[in-house]
Amino acid sequence: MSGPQSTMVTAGPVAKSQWDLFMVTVYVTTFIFVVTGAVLAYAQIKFRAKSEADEHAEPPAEAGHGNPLVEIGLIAGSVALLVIIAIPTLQGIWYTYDVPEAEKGNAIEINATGYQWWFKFEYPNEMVPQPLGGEAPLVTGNELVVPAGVAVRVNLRTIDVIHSFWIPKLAGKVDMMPNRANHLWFKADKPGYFYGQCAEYCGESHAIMKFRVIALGQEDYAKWLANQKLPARTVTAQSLQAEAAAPRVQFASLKETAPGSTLGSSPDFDANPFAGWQAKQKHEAGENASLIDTGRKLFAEKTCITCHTVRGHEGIGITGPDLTHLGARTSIAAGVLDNSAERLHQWIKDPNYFKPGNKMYHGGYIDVNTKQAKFTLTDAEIDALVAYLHSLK
Ligand code: HEC
Ligand SMILES: [Cu+2]
Repeated sequence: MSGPQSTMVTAGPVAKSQWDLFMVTVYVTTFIFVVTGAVLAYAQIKFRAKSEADEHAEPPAEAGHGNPLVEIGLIAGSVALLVIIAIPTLQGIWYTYDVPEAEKGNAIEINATGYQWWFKFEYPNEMVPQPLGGEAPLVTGNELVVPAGVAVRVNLRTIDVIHSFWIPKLAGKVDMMPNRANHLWFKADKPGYFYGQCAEYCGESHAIMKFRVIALGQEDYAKWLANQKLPARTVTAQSLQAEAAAPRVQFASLKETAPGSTLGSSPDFDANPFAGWQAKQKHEAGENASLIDTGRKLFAEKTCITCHTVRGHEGIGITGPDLTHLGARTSIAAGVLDNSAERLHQWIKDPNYFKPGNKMYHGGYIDVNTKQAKFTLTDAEIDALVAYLHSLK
């Protein structure tokens, strides 16, 4: 009941209002069930055939028509019960629609776009310089970081088919529809690590179109944001020495969720997902500058740059998730795999194995018309790519 995608353990006011509404419906329908069941049981027992003769007897004349008062009473009672459900339902719909007036002042805004099968998150008020000049909003993929205790308005868009945005413990589900601007809002009561999921069937890999939401204390959020706005980290032998003395990001103040908290899930990583996220912000141990540099070159040679942006480096593509700070994310392939060296290696080697139909493989790795491979990757080359991508903190 308290799993990572349970709606029963809520962590914010929007999910709480949805849960309360659900419970109102449960109480009303339970009441109906008990009353109807009791009357039925009473009638069954009271009017059952008590003898052989009873079984074949004609019903008495007065049993032919019901009692008008009882019938009108039942209609009135049903209407009353529906009204009891309708009032909080309408209130709930209005409440979940947009950030309450009182909180609009310090709310933040996010544009979330669904792609088959991953999520792009944009911070429209946080502009960053772009590879080809000009400025555009800061972009992340599949992991949305927000400040805790602050209302977040999410503008919902899609690039292709209908998706649906759902963070079970925080808010949802609202569809991301072509040519229609939907939105919702949510707030995380305290820092935490949350699981999100596309909730509208959207093709082959729909069931594994996931995402994560990380809510941070104000101070940590500001640090995270400052780091995200920097262009991609470039590793050289000298920079490694300098950074060993003064690391670029430090989340010393990061507060973990209370012990025994029900946030998070699967045993290995999720015993404390928040600590796992924190660990990911630090540089990998034993970084090898020349391997990372080889990876960077391969990232360009093997056409990865045509689909992925690495701001400040060669990548300028927008077909796939922004990878400028991939090393600092806890998951890859839209929340499906841990962002470990082993998993990232497996993903780069055969993305279609994990996500059948995905656009990195179909169109990137193989030509969709001829079905011919566009390039080959040796294990050594993949190791270099992994080292490069994991250096992007
Ligand atoms: C044709 C475009 C295309 C090419 C070429 C491409 N990718 Fe991708 N990549 C994608 C798409 C689309 C996704 C999202 C897949 C999904 O989750 O459904 C993705 C996902 C990823 C991810 C996971 C990102 C995340 O946030 O989950 C990594 C890492 C990645 N690609 C690395 C690479 C590397 C390395 C190469 C070059 C060997 C490459 N990609 C080539 C389109 C491409
Ligand atoms: Cu979807």
